[in-house]
Amino acid sequence: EIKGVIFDLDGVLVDTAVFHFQAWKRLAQELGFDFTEIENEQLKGVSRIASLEKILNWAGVDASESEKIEMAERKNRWYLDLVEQMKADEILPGSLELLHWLKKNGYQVALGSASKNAPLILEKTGMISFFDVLVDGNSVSLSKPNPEVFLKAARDLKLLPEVCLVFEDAQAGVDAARAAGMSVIGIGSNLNGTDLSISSLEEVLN
Ligand code: B16
Ligand code: MG
Repeated sequence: EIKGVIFDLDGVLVDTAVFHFQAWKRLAQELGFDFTEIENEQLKGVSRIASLEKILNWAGVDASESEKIEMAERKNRWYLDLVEQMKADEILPGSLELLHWLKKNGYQVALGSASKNAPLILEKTGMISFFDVLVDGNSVSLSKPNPEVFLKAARDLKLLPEVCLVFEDAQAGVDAARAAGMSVIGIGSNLNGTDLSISSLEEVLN
């Protein structure tokens, strides 16, 4: 029986992928690389520094560790300028209704995101108060598909992995949830290894 629900952030509760895309595209342009939606797909659920390394690789550009840090920080400043304009109406359909329902029905709720900006985004959209536990890019060292982020969320909720359900939109995240021994509902198509696939959180209560 499920007792805890763990949400990924980007692509599940809010659509920040469009902002990541614009900011990475700007950086890629400076590197002389034409970054498209196809490459952006491959960055979903991937940490900031691992995303940068993929882009440098596609662009065929070598960079020192300090140059990488500078580029990642620059991308993040552009990303934050875009996030700054976010409001509660940019929450993905069905998110608020499901969060309300879960709290009303006694479920424990956690965030399990790769994003270091997760607390800021949850504040800006007014969703932070629904969460009993936040695990994000600031508190884990191993990127999805490593299960660390979800195992830490379960531990902080004081629940066993087998009573936790994860909502994920990225293959790396689905793999991480599976490796953690949790049930997983995938958002979107083309995800392997889910218990169920839906196209949006709107479908959960309907
Ligand atoms: P940040 P999620 C992930 O969020 C995004 O999908 C991914 O594109 C991004 O690179 C990563 O967070 C790190 O984000 O630069 O804000 O630390 O899907 O795990 O909620
Ligand atoms: Mg995601």
